[in-house]
Amino acid sequence: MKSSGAFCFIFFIFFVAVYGVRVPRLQRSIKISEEEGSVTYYDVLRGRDGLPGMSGEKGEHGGKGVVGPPGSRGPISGGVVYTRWGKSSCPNTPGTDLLYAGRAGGTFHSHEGGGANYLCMPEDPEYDSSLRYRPDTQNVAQVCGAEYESPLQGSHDHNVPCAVCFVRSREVVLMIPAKASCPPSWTREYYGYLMTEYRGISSNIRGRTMFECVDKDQDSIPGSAVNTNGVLFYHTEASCNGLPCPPYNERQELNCVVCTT
Ligand SMILES: [Ca+2]
Repeated sequence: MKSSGAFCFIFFIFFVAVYGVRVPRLQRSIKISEEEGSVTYYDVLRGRDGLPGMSGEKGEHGGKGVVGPPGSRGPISGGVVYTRWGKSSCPNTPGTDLLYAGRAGGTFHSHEGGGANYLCMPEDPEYDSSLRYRPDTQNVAQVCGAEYESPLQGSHDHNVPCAVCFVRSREVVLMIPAKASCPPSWTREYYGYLMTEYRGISSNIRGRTMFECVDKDQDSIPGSAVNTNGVLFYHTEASCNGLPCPPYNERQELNCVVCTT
């Protein structure tokens, strides 16, 4: 007992030297596998829990993740509309609907004013009775019918049919001059000749219209053979003034194509 008492005294001195005079408190008292006293002794040696340490430095930026699978196709745009000049029907392409058929019209060929574009005038025009009108001919603009002039297909002086076509499953429509084929994966709606109003030289001054693509197999409005010279469709040739010849040829009528995708 005497030696154990001396040991306890030496341990006490050592404990005070290391931990100061603060008297350790019992942190917990539970039974694990040994007697309760040994657990209390362990807590004393371990000391009290310290304060939380400082935050570590920010880690490096992670690498780029794996590319995900492609998403599903979004909704289509709502379709495209184009006018098929020279025909009263739409191409026999699945998903193509005829909105209306009519005859080409525009400003009389020698008038300087009026609209420049060709119009596809319906065969069954409407005059809404609720809209005001003046019963006499006024000094306004006019729309007259269109005739072919010296066509390579169809008949001279015959009038020009047209069809307005709707393709719901397409998103873009494009007319390409001087081409008869479409870009890869595009659908060719129709192709034919690039035509417009007469160029107007010397005394034959004509107004300008638009360049339009007239179907290669153009039809005529039945019973329209009389020459009335409304707005006119002439063939178009390239000029070597600013266009390379070859491949362009100023002696050959230009083609055109209408494409959708
Ligand atoms: Ca005619």
